[in-house]
Amino acid sequence: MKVKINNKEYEFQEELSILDAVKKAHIIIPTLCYSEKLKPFGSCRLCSVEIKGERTLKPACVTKISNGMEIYTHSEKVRKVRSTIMELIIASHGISCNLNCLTCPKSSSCEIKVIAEEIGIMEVRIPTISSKIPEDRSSYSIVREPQKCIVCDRCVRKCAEVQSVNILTIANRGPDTYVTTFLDKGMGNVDCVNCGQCVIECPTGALHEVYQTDQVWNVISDNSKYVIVQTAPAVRVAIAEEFGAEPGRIVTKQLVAGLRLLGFDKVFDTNFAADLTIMEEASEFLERFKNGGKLPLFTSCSPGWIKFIEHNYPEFLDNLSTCKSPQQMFGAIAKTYYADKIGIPREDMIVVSIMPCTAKKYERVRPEMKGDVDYVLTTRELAKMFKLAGIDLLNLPSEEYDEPLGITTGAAAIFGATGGVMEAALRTAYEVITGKNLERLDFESVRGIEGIKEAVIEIDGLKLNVAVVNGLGNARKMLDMIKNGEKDYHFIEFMACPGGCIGGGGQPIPTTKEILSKRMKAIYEIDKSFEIRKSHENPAIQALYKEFLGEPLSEKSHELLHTTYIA
Ligand code: HC0
Repeated sequence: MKVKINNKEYEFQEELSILDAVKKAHIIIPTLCYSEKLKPFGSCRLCSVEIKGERTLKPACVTKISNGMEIYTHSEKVRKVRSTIMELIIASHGISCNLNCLTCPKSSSCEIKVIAEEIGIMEVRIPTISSKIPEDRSSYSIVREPQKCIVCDRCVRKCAEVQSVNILTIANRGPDTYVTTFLDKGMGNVDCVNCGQCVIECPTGALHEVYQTDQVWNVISDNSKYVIVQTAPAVRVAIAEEFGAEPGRIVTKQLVAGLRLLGFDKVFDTNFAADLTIMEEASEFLERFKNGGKLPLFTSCSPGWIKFIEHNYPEFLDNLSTCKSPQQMFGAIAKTYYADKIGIPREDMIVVSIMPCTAKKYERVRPEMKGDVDYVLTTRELAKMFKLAGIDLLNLPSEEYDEPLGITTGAAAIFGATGGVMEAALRTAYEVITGKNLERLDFESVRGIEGIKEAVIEIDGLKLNVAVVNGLGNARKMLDMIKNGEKDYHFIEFMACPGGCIGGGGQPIPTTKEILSKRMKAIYEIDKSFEIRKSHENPAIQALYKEFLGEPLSEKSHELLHTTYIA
């Protein structure tokens, strides 16, 4: 197809949208309702272009190129219309108020701000129209501020198309259009799984996590409390982006130094508990496998996934591992074993988690978790705390985690990427089953960003059918296939977010496919950098069993490290 773009001729082999064709010509058209991961919607009209012979402008995202088409992406007419559309977007959603911008928590990732500058908006001639829809603070994880919403529908589509959760919808028409939940009940009162993928997708500050930074500042400065912090595997490969670094920059040791500067009494690692999870979960799998227990075994560390299965597939709850997530196992061990070891009463110990995940805020308050963890901050919230304290994260000296709950392995590091929990479990299961040393540690077949991966792993003549699933839309597909008898596995890893925790709802924005790949590469680099790369070889875990738990699946383990689910 021959197409002219801004008077220059191009040839395309496929039937592309104008937006994709123009991208190939290295021309940037502003978009708001468009997102690379979602079906085009064509509602904001910012990408409108002029086509020779057409009376009206056409949205580039939903209009296909055709042979002989002549497109003008930045003609005077286009520029004027785009500028008016943008002014309307700014005015009708109350964000033209400077004060809002200055105090908006998502100001640094606001797409409206960037586009307004690109289009050259110098003034808004239309008076601000404020939304009367009240804020939604019903969820433990996510806040909705409708007055900042531009009704681009990206959150609605992300929730439906990628996560298949479908709790957001558009209500009303015309200027009264707004995004809401079923009967305006609020996100905390519908089947929201708290994954925060809507927050990652939102181009403005209309969706963000429930902030807990104030509470954490308060406990840090309370001398009567012993405040310890744990950092999730995926935070160390992403937080640097909040400081302008290239995605995938590993700042584990600077992260530790920064947390000490903030004033935490001890800086520990969720990875320690990830190793502990492998001890319990691999043992649970082997026990079910040998004794005819319920299979396939589903992993249980992603709280968005747990809520999804509880709401949508209760018939599969017995397939879920009873293991708590590493975040919760960490809290349980810190407030018993570690508190006793250093002579601190449990009630004086405060456990703060730094997570890439908004659902961890909800997981913390589940009644079965018995207060193991006190506060959960996302990667973005921690970056805000560092900035507020004047901490220059990228240039801090390297520091090591405290012992013993900061001693970890390469196996734990890979939990942060889809396939990591499975690979870590296989490294341990192999050695437990065979009694032999596993030479080749890299199970490449379960790695990578694809939504569903399958592999047959041979251990001593035993063939294990395993699968790895990320993103809840893919989880739904997988569960339906199992239900219909199309698939049969022994063990499946599920993670709620695309890419696993590296793509969690609390991670830096943007989180694109390309950024996910860079974070994932960094996760495997961390694994390689460890001398010990198998969870059962972690000396601090070995000591924990010897001194306190006895053995995996012991009575004490069950009391502290295992949980139940709600149908
Ligand atoms: Fe994850 Fe986890 S790997 S869920 O993604 O298992 O959030 O990073 O912390 O708990 O370890 C998130 C990440 C964790 C937990 C761990 C698991």
